[in-house]
Amino acid sequence: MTEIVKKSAPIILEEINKAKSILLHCHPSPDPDSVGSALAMKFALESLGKKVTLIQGDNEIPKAFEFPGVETIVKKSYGEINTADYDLFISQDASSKGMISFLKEVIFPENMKVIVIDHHASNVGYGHINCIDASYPATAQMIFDLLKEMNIKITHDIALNLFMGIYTDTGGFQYGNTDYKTFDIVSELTELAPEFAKTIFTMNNSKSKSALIFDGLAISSITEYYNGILVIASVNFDQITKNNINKEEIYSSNISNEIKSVEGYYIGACMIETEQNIVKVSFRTRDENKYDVSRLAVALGGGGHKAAAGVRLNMTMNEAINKVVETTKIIYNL
Ligand SMILES: [Mn+2]
Repeated sequence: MTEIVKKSAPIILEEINKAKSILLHCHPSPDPDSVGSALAMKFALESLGKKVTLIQGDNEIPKAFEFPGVETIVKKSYGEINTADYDLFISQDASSKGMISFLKEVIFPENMKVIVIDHHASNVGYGHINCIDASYPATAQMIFDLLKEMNIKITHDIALNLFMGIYTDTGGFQYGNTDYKTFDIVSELTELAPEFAKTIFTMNNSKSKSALIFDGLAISSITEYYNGILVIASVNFDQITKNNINKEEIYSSNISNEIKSVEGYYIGACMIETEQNIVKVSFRTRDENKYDVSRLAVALGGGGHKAAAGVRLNMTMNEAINKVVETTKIIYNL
């Protein structure tokens, strides 16, 4: 447990105790750290007798996430709820207000306290209380420490949700942010939720045919820049429409991960035009010290971590590719 988390725990608990109705969310393109952290917090708050609403946010939760409690998530984005109904909002795993919703400007009403719990280094702290610690590999690992410090019992359902967040945000325990503390915690979580491997299997083996077609299009498009330091896969909106690809089933990070797994390739970028002139970009690197991709994503207006980051660019695919290629050159002095 870090000092930041230890100091934040009693302050956060005080606000929770005062609150009557608490709002939680998942971030756009929800990943297991977002969904698992939100569900774990929901179960924890309910164990304290609190009334909690967890909204999915801008995008649907992938069907492959068979996490305990996932059926209780309300299918609404931040702009679709009445914020006046809540006196406390706990934002988790969201580095900026844009990671709460990008559909509509996120406004916090005056009567609503905002607590931010996050592990993104780029988070500037947009809440009244900010518990931000980039030394954690996953928000879920922060939640584990916070709950322990608040003396909230880790149940089976909390454990499995936290495990899935930690498992995914450490890249299955292969990113540089994984250490013995992670394994200590995971040891406790997997003892409580021994069926964890089944949940991982379901998450990683629920691909649709349309997702495979997308992968084929993306891989066949790859282009090298700067001798393979940057390699881009791109799929435009026309291709997605023509091939009847279900956008909810596109995981751009699979492609950028695949690219960075190639020897001699350093930064994998997968660029998808999800809507006309909206390009979603996912970056992954095999060398996070030399090519910290959070710097690239932040320079483009996005965010993320050293090894995994992303951005959304409102422009044509060609403009977006040029922008990524040019910014890469500047950021890494190529
Ligand atoms: Mn995370």
